[in-house]
Amino acid sequence: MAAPSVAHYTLSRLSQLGIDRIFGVPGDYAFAIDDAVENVPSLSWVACANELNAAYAADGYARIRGVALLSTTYGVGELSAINGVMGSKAHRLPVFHLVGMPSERIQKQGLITHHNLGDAVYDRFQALSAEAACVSAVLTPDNCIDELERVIREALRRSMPAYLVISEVNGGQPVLGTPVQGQPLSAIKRQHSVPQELDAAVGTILARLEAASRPVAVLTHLVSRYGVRERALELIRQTNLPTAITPNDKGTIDESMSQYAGLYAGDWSSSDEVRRLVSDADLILDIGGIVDTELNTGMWTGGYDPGKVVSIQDNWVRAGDKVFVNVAIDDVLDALCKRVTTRCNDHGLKIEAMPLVGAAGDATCSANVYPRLQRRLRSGDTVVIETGTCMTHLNKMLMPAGVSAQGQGLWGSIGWATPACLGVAMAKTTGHTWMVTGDGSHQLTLNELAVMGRYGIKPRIVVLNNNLYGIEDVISERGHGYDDLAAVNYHLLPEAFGCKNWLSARVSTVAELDEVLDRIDAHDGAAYIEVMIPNEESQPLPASTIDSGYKLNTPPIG
Ligand SMILES: Cc1ncc(C[n+]2csc(CCOP(=O)(O)OP(=O)(O)O)c2C)c(N)n1
Ligand SMILES: [Mg+2]
Repeated sequence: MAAPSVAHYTLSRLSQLGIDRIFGVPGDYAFAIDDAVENVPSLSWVACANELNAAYAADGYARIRGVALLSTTYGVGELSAINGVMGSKAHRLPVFHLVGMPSERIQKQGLITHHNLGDAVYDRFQALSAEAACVSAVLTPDNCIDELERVIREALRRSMPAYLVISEVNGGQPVLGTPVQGQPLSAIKRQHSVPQELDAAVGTILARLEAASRPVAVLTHLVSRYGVRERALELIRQTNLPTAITPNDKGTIDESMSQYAGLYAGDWSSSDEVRRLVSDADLILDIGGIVDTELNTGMWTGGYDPGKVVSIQDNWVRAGDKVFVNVAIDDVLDALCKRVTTRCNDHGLKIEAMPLVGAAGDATCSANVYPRLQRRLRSGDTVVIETGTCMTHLNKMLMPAGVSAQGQGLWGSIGWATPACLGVAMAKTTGHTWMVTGDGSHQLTLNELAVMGRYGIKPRIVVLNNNLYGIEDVISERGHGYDDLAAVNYHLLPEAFGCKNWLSARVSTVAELDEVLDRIDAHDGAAYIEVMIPNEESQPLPASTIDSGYKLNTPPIG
């Protein structure tokens, strides 16, 4: 059999990890890659509306499948994708970003081509794109097989994106050497541990747990990224450790578990009880790695005393001033599950679903919308949460059993959720994909609705229309014209974008909302609800809070 081409081999090898879609926008320098997709039976092309959307969609897909594929063209394409890929790096998602490049023949002849600055410098974009990845390679027929193994290994080990460049001529030439038959992601061990370090780390964690009288766990979303969520949940069940999450981690724990105590973020915690539980704890077992940004700690009001924290990171453990390295998180959790004897009492906190408020004729508002959404979620569903006011409400929602969520609290690039919803929905095999977004965020990437319609996916989309960049008004003082939005008739978009069999409506009263949610329950197709939200809800925070967050360190004027 003839050797596969570099592009063909690269795509099939990556697909063996369990990837069945590739998100992207074609381009003349990337034709070798684009053409090869058509010949790899296990892969299908998803033609996204632009490269940033494609990167967000790949990010969403990787959150469910653990890995994803993205393809863009040289310069103009890859640079547009960088924001999305950088978000995947922040959220520790191995997205393989494949980029086509002008051929070596052109480069060696010193010819000048488009998508460049009018000179013959061809590698200037590589450093930029590579910065959004943790590993990169320029693939050739000679190095392709070896380099791919190195790149895959490293991207999985670090759980971050990889950047692969294939020139238009090399893409079509045969790989040299013996092709590797890869394994699916589920069969791959991402990191290995040094046994003595592992033993010492686990011994220290067990001793600290045993000695603690008020231990709690904080479970972070990174356990999902490292493929150890189930093991982490098992440890929590076994120890009965009261467990909080931070705003960045919504959806990581099954919130019907009796150990779940709520969301901890200092002043922004979901209840005083969970706040006290964590702040009074004498041991905080950080499973996955807490990211203590201002937004994740209630403007740093929910800091963590390093002396009380035992932190299990992807490949290292910190317990006070002791640091253990080369200890893979899956090995640490396995060993803890085997050896732990600590068993905590029930935390006894009551966490209630949001109360169902609002009469039929009331105008829709945050207080009556979220409880209604909450009651429509079913086991197996995933809620994709956009950055903005909706994130603060959804984070406080008690998710029903078996419902997970995906958010981008750390990177926080608005517009992410709409294409990420496409990626999540394509990656999921069961359950519905809900997406909740503010109108301003949606405006950045709403052309991806056409892509959803084209590929027949069936998301349930909720667009909160307050005609405002509401959260910005809350934190930057009300009244700035720059937070006002163009008035868009959002509910007409699915039809304009050619989406077939979409149930679409605008609702402005509780009765209308209830009626549409009933229709959605009975509808086997995508749904899109535009919910009117009064812009008066977006009142500024107290000046002291605003000052402490954003102005404290700036010098006074005059
Ligand atoms: C790419 C990007 N641009 C700008 C911002 C700043 N920003 C954060 S939230 C937000 C407004 C969100 O408005 P909307 O989606 O309408 O939500 P609302 O708070 O009104 O419900 C903006 C502009 C950002 N986070 N990311
Ligand atoms: Mg808005």
